Amino acid sequence: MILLTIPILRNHKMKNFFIIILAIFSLMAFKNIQKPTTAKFKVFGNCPQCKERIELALDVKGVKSAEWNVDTKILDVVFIADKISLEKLHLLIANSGHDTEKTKAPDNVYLKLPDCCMYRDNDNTHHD
Ligand SMILES: [Cu+2]
Repeated sequence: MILLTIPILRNHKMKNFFIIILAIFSLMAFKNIQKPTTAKFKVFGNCPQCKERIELALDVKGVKSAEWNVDTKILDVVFIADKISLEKLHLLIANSGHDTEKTKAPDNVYLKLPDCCMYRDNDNTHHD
């Protein structure tokens, strides 16, 4: 009887051990995937309204935080690279009407922005 139960017990313990090891490894893998990525890049805009629009454009799944600085035009974004790509972030902003250092906003979207947000026109006034 004892001889019979020992291998079963051993087997059972081994099974538990492997389950625990597996759980630890999958937890580590999960944590790695979820690790946030930080990016900084230039986004063109003028005013607090632009700030709201830019940050709202990044109010999507996979983005942890987005903060655009009106003075420096630099966007600080924290995102989960496994859920959303950096290219997609540029595209989302561009589609809201704001050029980024990588992606240009479509003209038809840009032209619908309020006058105070016309950052491309602002550049033109510096020519004279
Ligand atoms: Cu604006």
